[in-house]
Amino acid sequence: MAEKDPKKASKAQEKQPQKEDNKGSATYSAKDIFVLEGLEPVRKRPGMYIGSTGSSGLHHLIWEIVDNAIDEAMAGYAKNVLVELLPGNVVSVTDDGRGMPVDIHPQTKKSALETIMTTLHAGGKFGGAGYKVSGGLHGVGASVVNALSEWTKVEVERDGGVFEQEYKRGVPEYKVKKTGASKRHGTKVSFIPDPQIFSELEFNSHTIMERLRQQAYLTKGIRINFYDRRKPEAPFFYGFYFEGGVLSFVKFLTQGKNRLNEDIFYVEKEMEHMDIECAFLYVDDTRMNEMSFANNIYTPEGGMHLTGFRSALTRSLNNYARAEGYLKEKDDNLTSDDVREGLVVVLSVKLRDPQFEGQTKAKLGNPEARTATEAVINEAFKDFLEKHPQEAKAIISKVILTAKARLAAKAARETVLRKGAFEGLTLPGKLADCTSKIAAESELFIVEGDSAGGSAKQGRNRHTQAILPLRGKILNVERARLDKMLANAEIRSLVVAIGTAIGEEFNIEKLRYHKIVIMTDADVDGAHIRTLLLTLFYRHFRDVVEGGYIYVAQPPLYRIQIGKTVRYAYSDEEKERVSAELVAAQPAKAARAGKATKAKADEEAEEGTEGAESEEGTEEGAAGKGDGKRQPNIQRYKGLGEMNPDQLWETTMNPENRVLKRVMVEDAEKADKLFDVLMGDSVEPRKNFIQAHAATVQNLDV
Ligand code: TSJ
Repeated sequence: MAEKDPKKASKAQEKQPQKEDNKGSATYSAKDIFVLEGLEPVRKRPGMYIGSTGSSGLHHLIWEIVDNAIDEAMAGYAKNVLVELLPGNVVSVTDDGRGMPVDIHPQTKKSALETIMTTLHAGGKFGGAGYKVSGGLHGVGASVVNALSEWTKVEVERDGGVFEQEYKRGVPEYKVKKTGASKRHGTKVSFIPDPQIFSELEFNSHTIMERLRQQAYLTKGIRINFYDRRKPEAPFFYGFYFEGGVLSFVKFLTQGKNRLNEDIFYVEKEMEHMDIECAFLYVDDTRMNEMSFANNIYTPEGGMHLTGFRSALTRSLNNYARAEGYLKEKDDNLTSDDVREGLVVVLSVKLRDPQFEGQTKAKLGNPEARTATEAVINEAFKDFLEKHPQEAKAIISKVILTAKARLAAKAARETVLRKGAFEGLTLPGKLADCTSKIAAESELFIVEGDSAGGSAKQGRNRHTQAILPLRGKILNVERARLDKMLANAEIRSLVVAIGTAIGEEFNIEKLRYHKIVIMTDADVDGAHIRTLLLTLFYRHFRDVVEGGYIYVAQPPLYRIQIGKTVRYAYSDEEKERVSAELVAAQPAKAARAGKATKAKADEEAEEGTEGAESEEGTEEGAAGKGDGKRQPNIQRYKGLGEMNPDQLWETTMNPENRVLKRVMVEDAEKADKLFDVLMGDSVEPRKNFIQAHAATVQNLDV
């Protein structure tokens, strides 16, 4: 605990108003100044204690207080935690634990409660016995919250009484006082964040809920209720209670996913004074989701506990697969990556004195957490595999498949990406190159289908535009065989055309075109090919994507014609708008033939806009809809192949008119994720995707 410093003490005293305490005797005495001194650094540099004074720091106040209540639950004394947002920006947190100690501490001569609330680093360890598992980072935050709140009130029920103390910016308003009798026990802390400190004062109930949900999963059997009563006329309530602990968490995380396991692995065990709790299962997915916690604090970068889990998982599966003959003597062991594909795991360890490491303290450093986790998982998972042969078989089959895919991909990469594989290859015959050798002005159009390729070749600007037609065949790429794709002749011509080479030899300086334009049909197949190409670029030509050299062409969906006037539309909305414009813009003569209905239409017609000169061509839609105006002839393009060279040039390739969408890294990343859905071997998600996007595929954001 902090020593008092007489120099600072007198200074601090000057700033404080002289007030009487509840006993009506002394003004602020030395002990109060010592308290003030204790919290001064927090108000000076709040960021050091709560990260920021924005929204994240604001919410941190709640986490700190809630953590204290949850610690009491973890220690086995509290079952319920209540979090309320009240009018006036009051947050209040209540538990039904033992109640914070209020007795006078022999050293400080102050009540334990006051010391906890007004002294830095006087947290969970205060009061001797403390918790079975101290939160480490927990229990130290109450005084920080107090210092950064314009008002705080603590109410404690214990030892037959109700005790309370209030504070303004961390300074007690009066000594802890007994205000009544009570047979209950528990702690309630209410506070108002200090507007002098925080730039953001509005709490987000969604953020709070998600955090409380997570905490409820991690503390089996705790009930956390949340009330947002900021608008008294429209209160909002959410309660969390999960009997299953992290098992419930894993179920939650895999909702709506294709679970490989029916019986989910679960263990909770104490080992070397640590609590290890873990649940996991496999889903039909190539990604994994590992969530690890130490003392209920999320460790996004993992650390020793996760390392221990991974070795145990790999080891157990290898042992079992060998013992049961799934892996033969000649087979290599499964790797850690193999056994983690499709894995969803929640690992929670509770230990004394956790060490958080790394830049953001996001990683658990205690080596004993590794050995303990490894031992617990090894034993429990071995047991699980033996007791659930069906589950074991499903898991082993999946990880062996993953291993095979990995080996196949590696073999493919080795043949295809080996040094010099793309060296000295001449430009492919299918490429209609441009005459310019200046990359900055050169454009490569990758065109779907030979017929569109033909139109593009004829319609292009030969000096700066090169055309490479790709056949639709490349669609049939198997999951995890993307690397094999590089053996495909079509893709090889693309790689050669781009000029950068690939793999070890990749050199962005050799890029032959500073615009690579993917030009595909606005249908499902087009979306497919685009996804495939973007995935290819993302995985093997990341620098090209990052350099902003990749574009997606936006061919029109409709051709709209009245008389000699032709316009193009790139969406349904635009089609409607353009049609209306064209109809309205018909020359006055045609319009007068019937009754003009829209005032706006007349106006435009008189102004003599675009359509004005198309006086003849009364053929199409001449009957109109009774207003005497001709209706436009609308053609929907089903593919690029339906456009003649001039049209393709005019609408999609001519730099004066065209719309190109630059592909951002995030777009390519999305495509990469989508790739498995579209190309993967499970049919259902692909069908769902196509059904979901069929209507809107032209707007597909990939
Ligand atoms: F610290 C705090 F103000 F932020 C806070 C503490 C806020 C809330 C909502 C609850 C708590 C809290 C503290 N709930 N329960 C406790 N328990 C103790 O402080 C406590 C009680 C008894 C004993 C003991 O050894 O008898 C020890 C402790 C640490």
